[in-house]
Amino acid sequence: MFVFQFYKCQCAPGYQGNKCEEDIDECLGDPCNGGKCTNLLNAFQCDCEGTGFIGDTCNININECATSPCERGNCTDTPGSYQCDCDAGWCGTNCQREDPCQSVRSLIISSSMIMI
Ligand SMILES: [Ca+2]
Ligand SMILES: [Ca+2]
Repeated sequence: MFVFQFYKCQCAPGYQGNKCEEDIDECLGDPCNGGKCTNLLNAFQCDCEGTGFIGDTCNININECATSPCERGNCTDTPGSYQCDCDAGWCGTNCQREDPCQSVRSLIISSSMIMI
């Protein structure tokens, strides 16, 4: 006759396994929304640098348009950056340059008008 002995450990928070020898990886499942996760004892810590988000779990969007980076155009907030939709005749990342294509085109138009 066999006698089976069963036992089950009641693990301290943050540990798992038959003998509670495993540290539970709280970083599984990407709780940091793309940020860098550090597995701690019964906890995790997020480093949100470079994600464009802040907060304990990098879940709060930073509005990169808040500083009004687009000099002549509308700003659209994106994850980690922003995009400028420039007014006509302006270009560059921040719409800070006069569009050379526009000036060339107006030159062509004016020279062709002279030819006519
Ligand atoms: Ca852990
Ligand atoms: Ca953003």
